[in-house]
Amino acid sequence: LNHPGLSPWDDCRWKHQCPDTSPLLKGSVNLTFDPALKLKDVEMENNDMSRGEYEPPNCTARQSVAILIPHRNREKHLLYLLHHLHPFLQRQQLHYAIYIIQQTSDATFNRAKLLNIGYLEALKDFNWDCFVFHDVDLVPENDHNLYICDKQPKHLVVGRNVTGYKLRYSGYFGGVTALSREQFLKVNGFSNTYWGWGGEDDDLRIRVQLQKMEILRPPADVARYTMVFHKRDSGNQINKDRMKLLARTPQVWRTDGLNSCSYKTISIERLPLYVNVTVDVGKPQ
Ligand code: UD2
Ligand code: MN
Repeated sequence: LNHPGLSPWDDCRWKHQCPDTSPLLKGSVNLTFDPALKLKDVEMENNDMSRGEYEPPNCTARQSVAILIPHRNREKHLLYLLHHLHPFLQRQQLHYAIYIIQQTSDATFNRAKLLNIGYLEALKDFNWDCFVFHDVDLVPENDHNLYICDKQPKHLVVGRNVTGYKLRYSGYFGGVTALSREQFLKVNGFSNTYWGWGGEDDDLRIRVQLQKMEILRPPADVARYTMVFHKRDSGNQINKDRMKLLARTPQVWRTDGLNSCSYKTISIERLPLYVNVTVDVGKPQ
């Protein structure tokens, strides 16, 4: 080897960085939801995966991304999502891992706290650059919707099938968001105090705004999702206190969040397609 500035090591030891735009992207894809789909099928489709983690074989990914999915009792949605998300992320040439954060017991659901726990637990495995906070029932339709972090927090859901692919309201920050490790730390993560349905996504938006950060969104023709139909789950009733809680966010965000998130880890299982983190988040005071 006789290239100025290249040592023999460059050639054989290090992969080149993946290109800015992955050549594997397909754009908008047709999604299928086969009720007969089984976990074994999805494992077979992804037989190169182990421990929920993936790295592109021929280049070094530009970002390492942890996908965090809060979950309880939505097994079919989880299967549909895994079936579509693994190939989607692999076409984006990312180094990624999927974490499912399962809430035990039948106490009221706490999406935000589960996502804080996902962040804290994933960082014990690897120093991820970027975190994608992802509802289990939202399937991305277009792989140009990149699951990477930017200079500012990103909201990846502009439109959903169920709402005519329109942004619900201008401050809407629910469903799927991407924040870098530093951005999420800077806002002290989510509040731990939202039990049941609603408000926790608006709370995170307020935290972002208090830090003078701006929310970015991909173009509407790209940031499209199919939400698998569901009714309100039992154990996730509307949080009637959410407006009151939102009013005090500017006063409490420094002491309610990542730095006050207490929980009990029940188990961590490294399955082929995801890391299954089961936790006891407690119950509302
Ligand atoms: C909206 C937001 C969601 C969140 C929620 C209010 C969108 C697209 N999504 O979702 O991000 O802000 O309102 O809390 O706007 N889950 C379970 N099991 C349960 C209950 C919830 O796994 O029993 C998880 C699951 O990942 C689900 C998510 O929590 O996707 C949000 O719950 P939802 O789907 O019932 O609420 P939805 O669709 O109104
Ligand atoms: Mn939903």
